[in-house]
Amino acid sequence: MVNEVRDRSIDPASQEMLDVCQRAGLETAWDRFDRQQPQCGFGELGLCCRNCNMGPCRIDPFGEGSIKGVCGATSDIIVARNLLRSIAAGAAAHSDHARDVARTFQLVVEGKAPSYSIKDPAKLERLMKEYGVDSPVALAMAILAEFGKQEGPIQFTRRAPPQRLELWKKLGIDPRGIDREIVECMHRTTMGVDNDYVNLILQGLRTALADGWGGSMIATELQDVLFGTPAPVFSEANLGVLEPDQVNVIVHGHEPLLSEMVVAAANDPEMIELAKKIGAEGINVAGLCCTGNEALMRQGVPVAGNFLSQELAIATGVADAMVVDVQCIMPALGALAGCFHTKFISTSSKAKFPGAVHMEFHEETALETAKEIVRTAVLNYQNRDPSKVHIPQIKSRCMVGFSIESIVAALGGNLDPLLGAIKMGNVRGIGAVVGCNNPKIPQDYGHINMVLELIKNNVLVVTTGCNAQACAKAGLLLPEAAEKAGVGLKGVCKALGIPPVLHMGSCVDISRILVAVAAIANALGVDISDLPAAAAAPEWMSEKAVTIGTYAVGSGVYTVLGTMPPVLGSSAVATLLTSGARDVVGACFAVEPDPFKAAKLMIDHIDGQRKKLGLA
Ligand code: SF4
Ligand code: MSK
Repeated sequence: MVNEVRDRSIDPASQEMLDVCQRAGLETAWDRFDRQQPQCGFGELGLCCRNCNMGPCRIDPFGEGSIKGVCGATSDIIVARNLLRSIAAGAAAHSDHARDVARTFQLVVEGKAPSYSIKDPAKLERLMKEYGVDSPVALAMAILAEFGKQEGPIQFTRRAPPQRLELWKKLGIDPRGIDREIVECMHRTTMGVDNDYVNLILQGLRTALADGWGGSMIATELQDVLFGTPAPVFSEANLGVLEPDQVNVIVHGHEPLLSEMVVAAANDPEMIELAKKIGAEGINVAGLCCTGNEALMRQGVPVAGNFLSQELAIATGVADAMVVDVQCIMPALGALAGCFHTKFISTSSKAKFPGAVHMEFHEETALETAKEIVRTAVLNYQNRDPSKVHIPQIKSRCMVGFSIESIVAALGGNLDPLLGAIKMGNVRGIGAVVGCNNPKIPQDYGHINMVLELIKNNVLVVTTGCNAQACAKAGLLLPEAAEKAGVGLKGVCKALGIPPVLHMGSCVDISRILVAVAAIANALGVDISDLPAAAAAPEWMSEKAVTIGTYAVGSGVYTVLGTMPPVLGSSAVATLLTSGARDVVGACFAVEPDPFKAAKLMIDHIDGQRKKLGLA
């Protein structure tokens, strides 16, 4: 049993809880993954189509049986169409999140959402200037219009270096409206429309760019305006942040609109008094996934773990409420919560779950609902079953909050020290490591080994999402972690007092990384594709990660994936993505599950770029 647990996660807290789950007969994602084996070979290769009711059709990968669907679609067409639908879904998820944030911003500036306020007026001013508008209300309208625009440009795409913009225009992939690109993906992939795999992939690039430089960037910027631009703050990470003697409220999902209110409600003296009255020492809010990252970056709220920790957090027996909004929330949580006293609370009209109590959240009455949720958690504290309580005494400190603004501040006011370090070779390059967990890889094995390899080789790592939480759990987000870095990077980190791995936020905050690489490229007078930089998603699972990888490549960043996307059914599509794209957008994908080999690919790429730039 012990070995099996070790095969499932390298995180000791997760291993401990997996052991607890196995002994208690509690099912987790890893058990369900095992029961899915062998997974469908047609699905793995991307060769199954059910886009019309003449199907479902599947293509024989060996060319011996059916080599075309009923309509005549070939493997190239089916693989490309399936990929485009995934990109559309990922872009829709980030961008619909952004729409909600933009709508909340609009209500705030119209005075209709009293629970919220403007926390970064300076950023608000900068955005108004960028959009050329003279009031916050006009800004809200202009940003909301980005979604339904029929013709571009999407304003934030203009932050890209001029060479990149020219290339997008030349290729016809400069995105128009965010919703327009997503809708067009669905149109093109329905039966009998776009049947040219190159044309389909180009639309994938355009849609992904509408996410990265559109939806995701809008979410990041307006969240900063509403909740504050992150600045360095210390906190803690892993299941050991759950408190045995306090009411534990776990916030999980992706949007800060709810979690910020839950944090405010948990700090309300009335709630704290209620908690004390029923015998708890206080109220402890902890986060999971990107809602966790949002609260961590801005409020220093501890994180209980990353994607594959979500069931384990409930299995500790001390989660008095698991409060969720949208994205990355396993539908299994309801049944698991039913084995404990945990109240599993859904809050979005878009995301309902079996076994959940639904307490719908609306911007206009946000704090009241958050208080109701916290009250529910507090009153539930007394229902804990002490015989089911098990909290691993494992947690790590972390330093987070590296927005671009705070990185520039740490550098002394401009990017020059970083550029100087890159030119001198003390910082060999930049590695953006992001993405999920996936039971196909032991939890955090890909993340941690890749990041350690990179920093050891003087690559400064920027991180978001579940990789950031893996690094936090492993103690890599601390200035002391510079000891694990190569000599050059270690010196830079020590001089600046920063970790060698910079936590830049949630999944939508990968847009911060785009802005950072654009700023570095502009400062060097080159395109993003010329930079000594590479990206990776070692354990990705979500369609959102497909979109992120695609906008990274479309922006000129070489990107290594740790799990295979379903494209191998078409050698034409696979070749286009892993090499042909280099001639088109100056970057391509690679797939390498071994994190050591993947890090080597990134380092080799970085070294090649340094050489081209004439850097030592
Ligand atoms: Fe089959 Fe073509 Fe219909 Fe897809 S679109 S299910 S390949 S007939
Ligand atoms: S939470 S998208 S599992 S990174 Fe953003 Fe983690 Fe992936 Fe969700």
